Amino acid sequence: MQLPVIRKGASAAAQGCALQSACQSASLDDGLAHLPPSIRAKVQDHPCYSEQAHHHFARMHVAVAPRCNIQCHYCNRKYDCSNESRPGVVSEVMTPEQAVQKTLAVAAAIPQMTVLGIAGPGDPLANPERTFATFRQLAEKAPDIKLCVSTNGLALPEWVDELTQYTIDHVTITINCLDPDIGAQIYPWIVWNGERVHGREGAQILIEQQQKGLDMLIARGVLVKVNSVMIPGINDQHLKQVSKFVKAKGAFLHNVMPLIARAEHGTYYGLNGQREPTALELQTLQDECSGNMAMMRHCHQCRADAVGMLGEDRREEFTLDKIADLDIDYAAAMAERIRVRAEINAKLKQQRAVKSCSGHSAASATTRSLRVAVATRGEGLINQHFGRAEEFLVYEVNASGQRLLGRRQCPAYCSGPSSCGDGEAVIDRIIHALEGVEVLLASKVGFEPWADLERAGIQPNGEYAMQPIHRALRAVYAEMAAAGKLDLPAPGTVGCAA
Ligand code: CLF
Ligand code: SF4
Repeated sequence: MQLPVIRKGASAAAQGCALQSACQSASLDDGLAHLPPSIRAKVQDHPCYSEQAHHHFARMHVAVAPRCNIQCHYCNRKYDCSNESRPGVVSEVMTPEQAVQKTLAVAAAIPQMTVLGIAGPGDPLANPERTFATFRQLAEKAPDIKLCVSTNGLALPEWVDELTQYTIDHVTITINCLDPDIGAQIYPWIVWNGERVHGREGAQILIEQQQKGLDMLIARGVLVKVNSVMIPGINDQHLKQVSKFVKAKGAFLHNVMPLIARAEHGTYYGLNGQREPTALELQTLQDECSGNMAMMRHCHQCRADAVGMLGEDRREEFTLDKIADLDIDYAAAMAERIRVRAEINAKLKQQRAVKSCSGHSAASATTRSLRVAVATRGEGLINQHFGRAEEFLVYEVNASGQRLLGRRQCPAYCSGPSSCGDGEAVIDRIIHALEGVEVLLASKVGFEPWADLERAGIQPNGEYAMQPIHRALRAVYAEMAAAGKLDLPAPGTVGCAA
């Protein structure tokens, strides 16, 4: 059977916009407007490098890289590399040929799939034959798909030239520290020239290799994202320095990810009681680092075999037995991807133009910021029921605009027992995760959780179901500002009366 090629409806670009002509010269506000067109073209449909793109474009990973050349204290080799993924999941390792077959099948079925990444389950560059065999074949068979790789950096300098041969525009290096004394608390050993090198000495080599690899990639025009795992009490304060340093070197984006350290994962940190950062601690650190460079706030710590939109799991649809008998017209599939991609980009361009024309008219410099949580399944819409949401995107909205602060994960209200394993009620866990949030937008909110959220000072709102997030945020802010709910205290009304 031939794999159907998905056709979409009428082109968004053809749908017209009353405001568009007046706004064509308006600045774009997707956080990429400052970039030269050549860089913008590299990131506008990469779901990790562009926050806006992650609502619309998908990525997939192929788990072709089982070995690793270092040991991290947050890793248990039974699971995927936690420099990119979350521990607690394990991917089935594939051959490069199987990986290519799977990628082509997914790319034919999901035309929004723009990026193929190799991120584990070990380190891709500790498995160079398998990694490059996969890239080589894909560069030939699906040249429109961006290739992406994530590495701990130890072997990076050795492979930079090979990477650039396959027009790999996006490389992630996990850099957790610049100081080998801190590194010794994160990495017990590395493998260097066939020998294990322990402690500070090993960390020093790793740090030097990471920085050398970063310099080499920047010199070759590759976009580098730096991942850092935030480990409270070990590198959390130090990461501000890391952020400043990698920006000065020319890294494009910094992704500070929370440490996941659970005893059941069997990692050193998990077994030794190392605590994870809270959502607010993570957000605070990201804010502190953001003065130095662009921060990624929408990372999903994907599995090494993730398929679909970020946060979506479509692996089961593309197991090797399911794709074995598919008859795919690769040329037609590629043409369809290019068409769908152009259509989405045209729609986004139009949205940005409209967005930049309409300010927060009811708001002014006398109104404060508002934090809003949004339940979404993607496409930039408020299209998730409160009860099914396992995460919320938290935005900060103020008189001059809106920005994503991060993701807050929680158990879904409707997905099982009403209390979590530790006895805490699910609704309390959700309210706890939403600390600091004043409004919650979802496609629907049930009667009972509605009342609980209100009692906790969070105003649920289902009026913007299926509407674009950015528009709903703007409208909610304007409504609250008009109602005087966001007024800043008048000067002289706070502080010491004396
Ligand atoms: Fe994969 Fe990583 Fe490429 Fe993205 S994931 S190799 S840059 S295509 Fe993205 Fe997933 Fe976060 Fe990684 S959300 S874990 S940052
Ligand atoms: Fe584990 Fe990845 Fe660290 Fe290797 S680099 S030890 S796979 S977390």
